[in-house]
Amino acid sequence: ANEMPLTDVASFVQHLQVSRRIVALLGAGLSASSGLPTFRGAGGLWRTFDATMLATPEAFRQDPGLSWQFYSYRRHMALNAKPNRAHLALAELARRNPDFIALSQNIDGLSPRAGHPANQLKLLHGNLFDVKCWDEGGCGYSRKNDFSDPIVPALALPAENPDSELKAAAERKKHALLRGADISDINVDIPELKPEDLPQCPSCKKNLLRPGVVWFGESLPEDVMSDVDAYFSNRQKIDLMLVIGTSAKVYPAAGYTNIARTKGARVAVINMDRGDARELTKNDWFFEGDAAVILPDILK
Ligand code: BJW
Ligand code: ZN
Repeated sequence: ANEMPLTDVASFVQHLQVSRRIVALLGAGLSASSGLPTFRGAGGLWRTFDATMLATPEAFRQDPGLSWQFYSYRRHMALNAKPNRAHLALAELARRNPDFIALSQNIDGLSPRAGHPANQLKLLHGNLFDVKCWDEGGCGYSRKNDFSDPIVPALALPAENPDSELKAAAERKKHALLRGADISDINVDIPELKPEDLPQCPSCKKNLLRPGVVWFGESLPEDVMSDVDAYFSNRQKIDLMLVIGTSAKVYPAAGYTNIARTKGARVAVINMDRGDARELTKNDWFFEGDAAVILPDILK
């Protein structure tokens, strides 16, 4: 269609009710109302670093201590966050419809904690709570679902400075999830960590461990990719594609919407920002606002 996408819930719900094969692409905006920052735009800075610059093998190679501080902070935040009504609505849709799959770019563990069935949730960019041997000469060791916080004592958040009572209160308001000083703030000093203080590979006893996430330039997990390929190469049409809280700038994730279109899918975008609804006029529906408010309303 060359017109603007629809915004009315009724026509969407009507299509949802006759849809069987449904795909959702999930991004950081899904977890925004749980208090977790997105990558691009406001909140995309950690200390003075662009979060997307930290999400690279080069950043880890150059300063594994800084990289671990960044991921340790995000592990702490994610563990203290709660799934929101959007995570719950998607989990509910999954339980109702075995032909629905969600392709999540998020690594925060909130969809699994919302009860989204694991076989209907493909974690494209890995998981914050998996760790694996750092791959330069890595031994292949990996471990899943390590929820320890901090993962090693040296990564404990420094205590809040009692001298700055007012500042601490302001920080607490900004990050209600945080216990300890907010090390995402450049004004809070962080210790310089030695490699021996960081998580060590228990198998080769030689390399550091790294978070089990997918950095730029790395390939997506093979098992995930083969499941996604199987879903898309199934000869049956795809009825509906939901694009939720993502700027859709990172590939291959961003390419799935067009693949779904070629398989017949009608596309609904849910985003706070109209400017991030990619190729807006190609979409069938656009719902502007907080996913945690919109999804419970439209996924009935
Ligand atoms: C709300 C909201 C609310 C806010 N309600 N909405 C083709 C062309 C060009 C380049 C490439 C290409 N293919 C591959 C590449 C290279 C690269 C790439 O895509 N680069 C682009 C930048 C161009 N891709 C890769 O390297 C991928 N690997 C790969 O392709 O392997 C094969 C290969 C290897 C070598 C060479 C070439 C190919 C891997 C990509 C891995 C991405 N990893 C990260 C970090 C994960 C770990 C971590 O979290 O630290 O994944 S980057 C980061 O971006 C993270 C996210 O999952 C991902 C997507 O971000 P997302 O979720 O969209 O967040 P935002 O912040 O961008 O958007 C939030 C949205 O929510 C906004 O729209 C808001 O408006 C909205 N919002 N609040 C609703 N309440
Ligand atoms: Zn190892």
